[in-house]
Amino acid sequence: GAARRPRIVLVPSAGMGHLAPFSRLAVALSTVHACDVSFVVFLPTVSSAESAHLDSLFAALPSVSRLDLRLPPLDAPEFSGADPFYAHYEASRRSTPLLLPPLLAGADALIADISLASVAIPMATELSLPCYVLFTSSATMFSLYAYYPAYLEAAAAAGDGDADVPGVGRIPRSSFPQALRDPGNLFTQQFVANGRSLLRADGILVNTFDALEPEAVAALRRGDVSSRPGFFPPVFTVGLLSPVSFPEARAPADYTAWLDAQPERSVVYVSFGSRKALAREQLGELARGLEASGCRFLWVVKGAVVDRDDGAGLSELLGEGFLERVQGRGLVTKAWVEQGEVLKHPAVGMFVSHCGWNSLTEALATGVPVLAWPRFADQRVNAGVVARGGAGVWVERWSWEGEEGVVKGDEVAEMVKSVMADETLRKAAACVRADAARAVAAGGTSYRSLTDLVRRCCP
Ligand code: BUP
Repeated sequence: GAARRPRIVLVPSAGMGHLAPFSRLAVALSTVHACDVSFVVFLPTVSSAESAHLDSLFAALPSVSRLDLRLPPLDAPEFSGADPFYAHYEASRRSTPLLLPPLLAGADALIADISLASVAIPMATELSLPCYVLFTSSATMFSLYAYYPAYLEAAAAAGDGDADVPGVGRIPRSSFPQALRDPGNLFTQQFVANGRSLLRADGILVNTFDALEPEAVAALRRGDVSSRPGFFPPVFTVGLLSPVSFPEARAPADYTAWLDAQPERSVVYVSFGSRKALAREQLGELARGLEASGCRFLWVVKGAVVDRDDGAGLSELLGEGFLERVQGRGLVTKAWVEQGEVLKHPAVGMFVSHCGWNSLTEALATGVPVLAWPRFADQRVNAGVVARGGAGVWVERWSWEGEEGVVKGDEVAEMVKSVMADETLRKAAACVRADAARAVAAGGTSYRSLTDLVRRCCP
């Protein structure tokens, strides 16, 4: 007879970069793989983008149960001045072992965000519940994450330098998340604790597919990055998870009508993600560059770290007269766009991206060539993945803001024009898109990987 439906509890953490892949996983598990899914929500959320997304998700998927968990206020002095998203991770980490267990009755397994690994794994072990971890970035970045505790030990002896990740290759120190340069900060402490805890996970899920990062995936599966030689939990490559869009939940957006009116592949889509604003001076140069490129563009501008605080007007951010000069040819918005839908639109010809992994997966799945402009965190490592995969171009000297100075508008214009004209790149991106589609189709590597995971959750 038919097997019982596995009951899986998903525990995401803060920021759209973490919430989005968990929503996508919830859809894949509940619709394609016949699981009963519960979804933990740590309240309050940091941004209004997250609350809007959650409301739409539960409205669209009534079969997914919502488990609210209210966090105590983050008013300890150690949190003052901390990045609000990292502070939220820390509050969630502290509350998870206390507040989550009562919500887990009847569960077969837990899938927790990487930022909660070091607390979720011991908690689940105590409850005799299998615990899987979803890593929300690339497999290559994951290899660095998993190897980092060993790197620190080696670096202590050798003086710190680049990481030679076994089986993966050299990841230059300049590509590490900058926060790691300060061993005392919240991010670094979490990074190391979570990395050390991974060996005790029942498995790791990564939103990638085998053919995109073959070396990293193989090295992870062989246990090359492990501090216990030859042993590493099973790695499930489950991507690229499809974006969930909720068009019915929102008023029809003006950018959709505008995109519909543009010629095929004529629009440059520009977004630096939901997490950090560009410096004012760089915003100005980017504006000059887009204007000078002569291309059509759709630009999502962020003026503050948290959207609720983003009060500055567009002409204030971009300079007097800019919006008037590009009117009709460029659409600039501070509002949330359905990026998954934008990238699918036939008018979009390239993507200037900060290389948040979700954004890249969306571009790879739609075959839109990427001009990689990574800025912080895991973004440089991800930029390397997309450039090596052939679906994008990365100008490595466009370096960290504040260190190498701003990138001038002229240079931006030249790169945008050259990527738009690059037919070889467009063809390579189309190949990656085809590989990605094969991986998630029935029988593909990612489809089988998720099937295997579900089977293990409910033997
Ligand atoms: Br901005 C914006 N619409 O207007 P990443 C972002 N997104 O759909 P990040 C929109 O948010 P981290 C918008 O498609 C992606 O799924 C976008 O995640 C979506 O970068 C997600 O790309 C953003 O991983 O997060 O936000 O910088 O720092 O956690 O990687």
